[in-house]
Amino acid sequence: MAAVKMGSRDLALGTDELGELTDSTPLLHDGPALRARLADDGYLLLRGVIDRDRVLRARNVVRAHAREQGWVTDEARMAEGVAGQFLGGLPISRDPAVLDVLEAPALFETFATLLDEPVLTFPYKWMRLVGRKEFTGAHIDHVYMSRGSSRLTTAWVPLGDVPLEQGPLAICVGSHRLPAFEKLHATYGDVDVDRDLIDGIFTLDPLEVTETFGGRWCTSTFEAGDVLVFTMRTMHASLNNTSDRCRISCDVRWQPASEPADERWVGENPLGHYGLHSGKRFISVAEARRRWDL
Ligand SMILES: O=C(O)CCC(=O)C(=O)O
Repeated sequence: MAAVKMGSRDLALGTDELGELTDSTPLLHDGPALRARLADDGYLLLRGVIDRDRVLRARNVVRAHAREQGWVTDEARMAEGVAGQFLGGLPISRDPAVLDVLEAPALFETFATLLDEPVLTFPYKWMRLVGRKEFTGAHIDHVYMSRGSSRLTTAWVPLGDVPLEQGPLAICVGSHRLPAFEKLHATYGDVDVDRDLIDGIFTLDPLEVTETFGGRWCTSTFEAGDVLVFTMRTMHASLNNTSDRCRISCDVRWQPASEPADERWVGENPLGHYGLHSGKRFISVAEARRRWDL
């Protein structure tokens, strides 16, 4: 059993605390089956959707950009604990070789099949270089982007192979629909971080979620070309990157083209988190949870 870390906890894959994600690739061309699986599981693990060589080309473009900025991705210095970078709104996600992956025709087809109509993707992308010892705390995406289509869906796209020690994404299976999560969704889940000025991460101790509300954390190793799709109400986090390489990945959002889009993430110069990043005082989810008695 592979030993991994989530926040401050040591875990092993293949235990009650951390299982393997189910592979839904056989359903790739079957819209009703994809929709039923997403409704049941809250996520879809789809292998080899994007051409591997294109993904590796895009990875090299991102790494070259990082080197130009003086950031470290997988050189020996990573072992010293060099911090990762969030490249969200930067032009690097608009580089043609990178867009070739993040807006690959195969992704348009997959989401059109899933959503059963033509789709659009936000021009804003969430490109991440996750450094050694870093990880993403548990959260749902609804708190960051709930102002448009209710069918908005996330695709987590690793730019390269991501072994367990590089901190892949993990899904809290059941978190989008189990009755024990109802109060969490009615309070925390309905936060709008820019309107309410509440930080969006539910907890930096993902195991606390399953211990308190139920569900089960599941993850997997990923290969370049794989995609992990999940709903706005699916709690997710990442394993810690314990390797001496940067994990490079991007979150890309998709929705029906016919439905309104959240104004923060579309247009030539997307607004972004104008409230959360305004310098105004915002409260932590921990403080809000005391108010919600959650
Ligand atoms: O890549 C990560 O660590 C976080 C990704 C994420 O939160 C998302 O795709 O919504």
